[in-house]
Amino acid sequence: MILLPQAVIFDLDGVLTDTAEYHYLAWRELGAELGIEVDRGLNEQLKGVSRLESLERIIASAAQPPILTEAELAALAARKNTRYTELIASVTPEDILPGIAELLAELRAAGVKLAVGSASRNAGFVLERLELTGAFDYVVDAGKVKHGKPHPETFLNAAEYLKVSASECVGVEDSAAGVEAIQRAGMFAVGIGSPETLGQADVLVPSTGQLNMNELVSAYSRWNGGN
Ligand code: B16
Ligand code: MG
Repeated sequence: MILLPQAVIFDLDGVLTDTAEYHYLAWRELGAELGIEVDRGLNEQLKGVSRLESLERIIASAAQPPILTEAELAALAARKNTRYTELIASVTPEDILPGIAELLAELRAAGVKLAVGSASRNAGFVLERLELTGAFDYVVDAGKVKHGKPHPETFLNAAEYLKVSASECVGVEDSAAGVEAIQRAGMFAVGIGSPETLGQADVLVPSTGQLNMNELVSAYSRWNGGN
């Protein structure tokens, strides 16, 4: 017997749209101002991680990390966000990643509840730009989450709101921190990316174009004791 998940909780940056690249560009520019190189390897460690924590990781990666006050850190994080919001201002529905619109429509038609579990305080704005706000039953407010990914709170918050148990949920993530958060929540983790960074995921696809509802449901069903 095939078991259908009750809810699917999607990460935003890097899953619904490629804003992960804009985060990278904005951090790279800020890093250059500080004399710290933010390369793609370091960037993988920033995915799914909050703005301030990302800045702290960038600073810690320097050969001689500068000592900064909380006010200086906050000002740098705000500068990065200003640059990031400039970059995402031009996002349109054409920036929805391949396969996502179809997957959302199929899941909804099957009666599966849909949520967004993003660490981004800009999630609401990006969803509006993508014209996807109405596609979801719930969007986790990152500003109200006390413990960021890899803590499970983001995903558990969505399950609680949707009134479904964790084992009936699937989470979809492009970050190592996010996959860990989904699994610590007791949910089935779909990873989008490479085995080097997301090898722990319960099922892994290289990009969103390879996601399809039948395979997702079959893999979830096997994980949950179905066929
Ligand atoms: P903001 P996700 C995360 O979004 C990003 O992956 C991460 O790079 C970013 O630092 C974090 O949101 C916070 O974003 O600065 O916009 O509040 O992948 O969890 O959707
Ligand atoms: Mg992400």
